[in-house]
Amino acid sequence: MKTLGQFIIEKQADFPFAKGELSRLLRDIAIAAKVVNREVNKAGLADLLGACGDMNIQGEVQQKLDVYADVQFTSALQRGGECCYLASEEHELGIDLSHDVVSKNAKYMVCIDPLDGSSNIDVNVSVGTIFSIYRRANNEPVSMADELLQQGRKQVAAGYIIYGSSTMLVYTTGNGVNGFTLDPSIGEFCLSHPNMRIPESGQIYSINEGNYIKFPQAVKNYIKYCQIEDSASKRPYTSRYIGSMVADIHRNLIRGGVFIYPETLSFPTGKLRLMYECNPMAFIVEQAGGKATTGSERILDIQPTELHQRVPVVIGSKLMVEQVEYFYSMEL
Ligand code: AHM
Ligand code: MG
Repeated sequence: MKTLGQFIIEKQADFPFAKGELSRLLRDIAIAAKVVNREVNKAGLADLLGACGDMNIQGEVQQKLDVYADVQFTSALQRGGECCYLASEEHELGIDLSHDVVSKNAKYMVCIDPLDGSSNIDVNVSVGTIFSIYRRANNEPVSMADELLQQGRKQVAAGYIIYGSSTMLVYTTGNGVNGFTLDPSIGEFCLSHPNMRIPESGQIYSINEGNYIKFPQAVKNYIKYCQIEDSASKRPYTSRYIGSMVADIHRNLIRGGVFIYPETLSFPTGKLRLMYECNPMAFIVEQAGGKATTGSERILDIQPTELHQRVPVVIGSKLMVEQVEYFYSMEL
């Protein structure tokens, strides 16, 4: 059995001049993930107590878990000293750590969605953490906020943690994708899914069909295509939508499928965030052999203009994404 820590050290040995900073950054994220996992696991209990007087089991005012997760990841990265700039989905502005004594020479910038899909927590459905790591290119004269607005293809690493029936950490540093399952008995993430590859095609489509009336025509046409019987392509496809991006994409990564959150009448540029959700998931899925686009443009090529920018996303098995792109191209 290989732990995440052992795996990271082994990988670092491939780069004799590496100083171990990225390894330490990943370690900091994994430690915070374990702490968040512990709280997510007892969320139901905490909710019961909260309903009786807004106090948690320590007698403190109960924190909502997404805020709790944000605090855990933020402080782990702050203390770890390898992150000079941190952007979290929970904060309007990025957090500049470059003036902290421990982080002043740090060369990595991190974007994080501390608890994605947190509206699912109350009903005990899987939630996740998504992270994305960039290297700081130059120190002057641009502000770090501007410097962070890099295309997704410049990510150094990206990953997610899924707090599900078991807890997993899946990440890439641009050399394939590996998945680690948390063994609660020893408190370690252990390599369980080496070299993950997404099937080239699949039979699952994941989209919030309740919004059908608000979808662009191309997406409506694709949904109809999924539902038409055709033995050659094994249609009709199965519809699976958890409403937790990490869980939906994780399932499709293993089984094969496509996840779509398009532009809608309510969210004209899509709902999901480029920097916190789409770029890291796109990097992982591409590294596993899949594809991620807006329906017409590769997600990782988009030049971000703001931290909380939203984009439409079509992500998953290569051939299925291309089929959606075909429907988009027919509407031009
Ligand atoms: P959040 O970052 O506020 O948790 O929202 C992101 C979540 C994704 O995990 C999920 O795919 C999507 O929102 C679901 O949205 P909807 O309920 O509109 O289908
Ligand atoms: Mg989110």
